[in-house]
Amino acid sequence: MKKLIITAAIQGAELTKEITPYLPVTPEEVAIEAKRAWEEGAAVIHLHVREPDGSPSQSTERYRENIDAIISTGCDAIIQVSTGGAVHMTAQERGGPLKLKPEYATLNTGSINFGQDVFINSVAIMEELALEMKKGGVRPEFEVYEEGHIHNAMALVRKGLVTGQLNFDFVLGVPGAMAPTVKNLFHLIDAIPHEANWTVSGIGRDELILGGVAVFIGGNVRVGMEDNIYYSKGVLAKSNSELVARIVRIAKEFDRDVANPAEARSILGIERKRA
Ligand code: KMH
Ligand code: ZN
Repeated sequence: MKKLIITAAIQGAELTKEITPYLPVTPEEVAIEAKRAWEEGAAVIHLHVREPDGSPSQSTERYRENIDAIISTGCDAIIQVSTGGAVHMTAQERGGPLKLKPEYATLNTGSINFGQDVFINSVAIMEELALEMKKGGVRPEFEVYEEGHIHNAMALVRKGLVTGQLNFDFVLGVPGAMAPTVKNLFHLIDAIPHEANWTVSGIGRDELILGGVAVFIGGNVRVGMEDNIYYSKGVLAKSNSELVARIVRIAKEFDRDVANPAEARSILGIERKRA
């Protein structure tokens, strides 16, 4: 089995401190959380950022501030910027962090109901973001919430908008999209090319179950407050690093080695851009 790549989705776009006081929001808080998650074994930090008033942002400048703050801690993790942003944002707005030519970025490959909202990823939006990533040498990770999103991703590959190593993230359990079951996970794994990498992001309490399955069968795992704010039933995670540390412990018990950022870059086909 390849080494296990753990992604920490430390903040998300929808949460607030009222929902969990442990949510990192400011660049300083984000940097501390990213460093702690990396120290526990996360090779990838999935990053959203906020305006000073706490509202979700895809501003190039806000991303720059947060990324600089993370790097200044000595954290060497791959920083994966979001191009999903928050629902209702335009494609142009969502592409803000791509101007920084980051190493890694999400590319959402289909529309879904997202709680009470609709998260729109039309072909035009997907193609615009994919092209910008290609031009900037940014490795995309396909965010897949439904099986059809795999077909959309492969259409981008056929059109030459995505080349090289393919990486998928199966986000299961969003209210309005595919349910977070092991059966669904296996179905999605069967639908991607054999040589592609995959990660699973289970929403809520299914984060642990699906993450555990991925550890056993050779996939990768995303954990973090964006997907799940609890450590156990009714107990909030006090830091994203607690969720990372638990996956590392499970991996150790099953003799699965955890990838460091350099190993993860090699597996994911990511060009290192930091000295
Ligand atoms: N906030 C969600 C609407 C991504 O980061 O690419 C989209 C999202 C996916 O979080
Ligand atoms: Zn996200």
